[in-house]
Amino acid sequence: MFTDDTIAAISTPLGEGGIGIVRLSGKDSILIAERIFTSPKNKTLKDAKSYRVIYGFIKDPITGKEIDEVLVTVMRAPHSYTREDVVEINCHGGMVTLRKTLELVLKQGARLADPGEFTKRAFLNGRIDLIQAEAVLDLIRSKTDESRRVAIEQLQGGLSEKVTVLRDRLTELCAHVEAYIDFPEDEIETASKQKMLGSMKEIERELQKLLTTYDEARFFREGLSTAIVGRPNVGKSSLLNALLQKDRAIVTEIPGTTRDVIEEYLNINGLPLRIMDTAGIRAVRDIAEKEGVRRSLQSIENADLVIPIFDSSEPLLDEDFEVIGKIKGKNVIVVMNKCDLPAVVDKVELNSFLAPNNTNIISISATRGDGLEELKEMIFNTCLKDWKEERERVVVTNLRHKISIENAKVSLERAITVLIENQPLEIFAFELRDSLDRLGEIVGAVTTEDILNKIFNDFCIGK
Ligand SMILES: Nc1nc2c(ncn2[C@@H]2O[C@H](COP(=O)(O)OP(=O)(O)OP(=O)(O)O)[C@@H](O)[C@H]2O)c(=O)[nH]1
Ligand SMILES: [Mg+2]
Repeated sequence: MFTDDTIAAISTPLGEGGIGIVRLSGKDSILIAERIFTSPKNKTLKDAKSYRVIYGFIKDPITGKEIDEVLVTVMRAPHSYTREDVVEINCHGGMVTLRKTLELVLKQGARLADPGEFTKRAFLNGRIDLIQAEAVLDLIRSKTDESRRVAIEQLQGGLSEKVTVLRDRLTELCAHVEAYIDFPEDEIETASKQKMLGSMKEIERELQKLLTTYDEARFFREGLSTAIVGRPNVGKSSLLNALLQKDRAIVTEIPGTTRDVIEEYLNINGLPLRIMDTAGIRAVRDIAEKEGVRRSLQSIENADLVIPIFDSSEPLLDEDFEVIGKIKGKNVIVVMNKCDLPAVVDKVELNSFLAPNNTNIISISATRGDGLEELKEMIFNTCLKDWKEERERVVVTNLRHKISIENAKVSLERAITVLIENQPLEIFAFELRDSLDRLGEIVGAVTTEDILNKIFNDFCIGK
């Protein structure tokens, strides 16, 4: 799995910028960079102090022509991002200079890095664990300040520490049981058994706690998917535009204007909302609109939050009741739109048709802007009930971690049953070990090339 060749890539985004960086990592990085670098004061990279910046030029060693004026930093192993010798060449940020510099480096014997390979080396060389490697990607991709905060916490090792503590406790249990297996004449005494059971149940509770943080934290990573639904003409597209504060969806007074699902991102106090405007729900013949309605219904199914809209200036229609039927059992915030017009339906009446005690109901005017701030607040509070307390704690944000924790918990529960039922200790030890391995997958203590490829292929080249 481990490679000792030298890798290189452009580590800054492609396009024009003030500076752009070509990064090298591996045992020959200083040697390779040296061959294409000249300093007006005859400084050499091999003698450069770690982390000292050196001014000079990139020169094509074959033609002798200067390519760019640069600043070069040498970071010697093991005090670098990858724990290998790393050289960063700060070029002027143009596509041609960067490409040309990269080309020269590759000609001198470096290999183009795979996506995420710098971070993968940091993991393989033991500087960070898998959770932290994945947090690097989350950090780069975070769309709001809150998702950034969760990622940096994981990068600093919050979750890793928690998992390590639980693994240590399981290891202790494993050692204990395996000692009994080695001396089959000894039975586990009742007191010892009770103690083990207590300890396992505690670990199980801790695992469950981690799992419950996943759903809420997931919103910060992927965005809370929110579907605006309702019969035609109630003002769904108007609400989308009002929330985005831009003229995104077409609004007309003709029912059936929106045909497709329109998806946009909105940030509410750091909570990223993936908000969808949908086609008005009604029985239609038109094939395109029919497909639109099918997609609306589907988005109700898949959404984390549904915002059904009703027009308070008109009596409720059959189509409104169809919408009410479809949102049963979903997480909803009911919106009564057009409160700037004289009301025909009031909250109490509408509420009587909704799920009992639905408290999430709010009057707004999408065109005038009334109630929008209240609506946003309601979205935040409904979806993140306990988030304020949670945010101080370690959270699980990654599906891979969640699955491993779930599997660890299943094995642990099996181990508990095996022990209670006095089944053979070998089976008990097997389940316990399995639980331990599943937790090991999270930090990368137990891993396969397959898992690593899946994780690092998501990265960009140069990270
Ligand atoms: N008075 C008033 N009119 C509104 C309000 N919101 C929307 N409208 C009007 O209602 C009409 C329909 O608005 P849309 O936003 O297109 O409604 P929709 O639900 O997206 O309709 P479809 O896409 O056809 O399903 C337009 O003429 C809007 O100007 C509001 O708060 N007050
Ligand atoms: Mg519309």
